[in-house]
Amino acid sequence: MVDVAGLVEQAREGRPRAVARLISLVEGASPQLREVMAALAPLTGGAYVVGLTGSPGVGKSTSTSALVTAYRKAGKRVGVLAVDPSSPFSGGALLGDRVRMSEHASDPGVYIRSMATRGHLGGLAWAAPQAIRVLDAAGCEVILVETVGVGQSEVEIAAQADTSVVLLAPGMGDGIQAAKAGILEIGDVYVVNKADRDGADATARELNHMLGLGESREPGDWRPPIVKTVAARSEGIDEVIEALDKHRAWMEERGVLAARRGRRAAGEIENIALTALRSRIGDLRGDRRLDALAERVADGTLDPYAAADELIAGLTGDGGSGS
Ligand SMILES: Nc1nc2c(ncn2[C@@H]2O[C@H](COP(=O)(O)OP(=O)(O)OP(=O)(O)O)[C@@H](O)[C@H]2O)c(=O)[nH]1
Ligand SMILES: [Mg+2]
Repeated sequence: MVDVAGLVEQAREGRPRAVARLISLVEGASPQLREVMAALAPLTGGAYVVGLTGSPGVGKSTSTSALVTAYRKAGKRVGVLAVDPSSPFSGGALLGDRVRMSEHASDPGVYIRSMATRGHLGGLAWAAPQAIRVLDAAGCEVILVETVGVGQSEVEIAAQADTSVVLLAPGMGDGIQAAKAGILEIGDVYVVNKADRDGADATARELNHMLGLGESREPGDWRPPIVKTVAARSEGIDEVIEALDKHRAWMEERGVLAARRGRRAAGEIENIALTALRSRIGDLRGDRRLDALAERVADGTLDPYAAADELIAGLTGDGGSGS
């Protein structure tokens, strides 16, 4: 059994090994998961979570690394979570991330973690928010979540962020891809990276057009800015941070931040409850109660909806650890 309180204490002090142990406990759905989450809860809520998404190779890791440098200069503790929903194991793209982030490896004010394996319960969409909680409780003031690839799970993980940054690059056919993947709906800030290459202005223009940014909006609405960067040379990174600061301030002024976090918490509860319910129902296979209900449905004395209601009602109350 792990000394959870001690581990949390060490994580608060910024000990990377303690943070790593906590994330592993959470990711691996340890039997002590509940104890860990209970210990972390009162310590969370201080971190500003920024999601970075975009097609492979667009420059997410390079941008993340440059952002880390800038935030460190401002004296902030930073957490980085690199998530690859498409990969069943660590390595590949994430290995490249390691290399691009290596300059921060010896900085105790930066914690970097990769997640590629699907967690034991509800997959990455479940595991990522729990890892964010650990980093938050460990005192990270900013948490950068890089998600590789384009798809539904990417959008789901982006929804964990307070502010979502969508990156594009010239000459990658990004405009069309972006529209398909629906990432044009999730961006709070857009970055056209690799602005040292031809076509960056055209990409920014196309994006501006697709976002309908020229159209009039309600006064006070958030107008997602488009920032051009050369992440490889840290150019434009201060402008990205400025855009993030503005978005955060706008959200705080309008109560949007609290609303987003509330929605996120609701989704988290739903995920955990569904996972617990599914696992309890799974445990019932071959159980007398289920067999009895099944018999009645099979012989027509009970309809399957009423049977499901009875099943669910029978599951409430204390039902084990439910993890
Ligand atoms: N020319 C140019 N190259 C860049 C720039 N930023 C990043 N790159 C290069 O683009 C390549 C991909 O960069 P990454 O930061 O790994 O991109 P990524 O989006 O994290 O890639 P995945 O994690 O594989 O999806 C690397 O070779 C970088 O050096 C830039 O501003 N200009
Ligand atoms: Mg990357």
